[in-house]
Amino acid sequence: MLSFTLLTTTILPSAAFALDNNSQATDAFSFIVPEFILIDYGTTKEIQVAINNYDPSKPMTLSAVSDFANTANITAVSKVDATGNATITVSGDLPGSTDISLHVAEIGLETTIHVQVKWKAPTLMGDVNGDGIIDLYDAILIHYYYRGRIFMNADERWTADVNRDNVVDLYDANLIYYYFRGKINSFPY
Ligand SMILES: [Ca+2]
Ligand SMILES: [Ca+2]
Repeated sequence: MLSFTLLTTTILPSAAFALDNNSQATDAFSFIVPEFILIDYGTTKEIQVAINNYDPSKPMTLSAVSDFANTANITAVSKVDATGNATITVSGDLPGSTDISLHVAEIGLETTIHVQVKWKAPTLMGDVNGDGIIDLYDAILIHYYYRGRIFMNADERWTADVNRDNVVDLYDANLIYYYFRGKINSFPY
């Protein structure tokens, strides 16, 4: 399972806040957020955000921006509650990585969360048609795809690319054929 590393970014209080509070030691705001999160492609994840030394009498607005919204899109940002906690909802729309920048304008507080969107693990590598069996029909589908006779979506191409060279071609079909004939017992990925 994931283990989260806590990152604390300490920002000095803004001048406006320092004026009405002489104790700088207690009003130094900081974010408590995971430094890195992993999202399965096609799923959403809620990221818990906490603001240290949050004062509910001074409402703050949390904003979040994804550098590559096509990869990880922010679908919701909650209000900061009375204890300084908020939730950001992120969807993993394309495999890849991006940074999400968090910002609280009222106090100039900023931090960054690195997000990686990973492919969900295929149930069975080489099982292009998803029937649970690796056989000639899977190799034939790759032949059809290679000749432009059928379309494969990203999940199907991932499952078909058994040698992991990012191309679905006759080499993959041959490997599936060899596997089916018992000449190999695993794929070279
Ligand atoms: Ca199959
Ligand atoms: Ca390949």
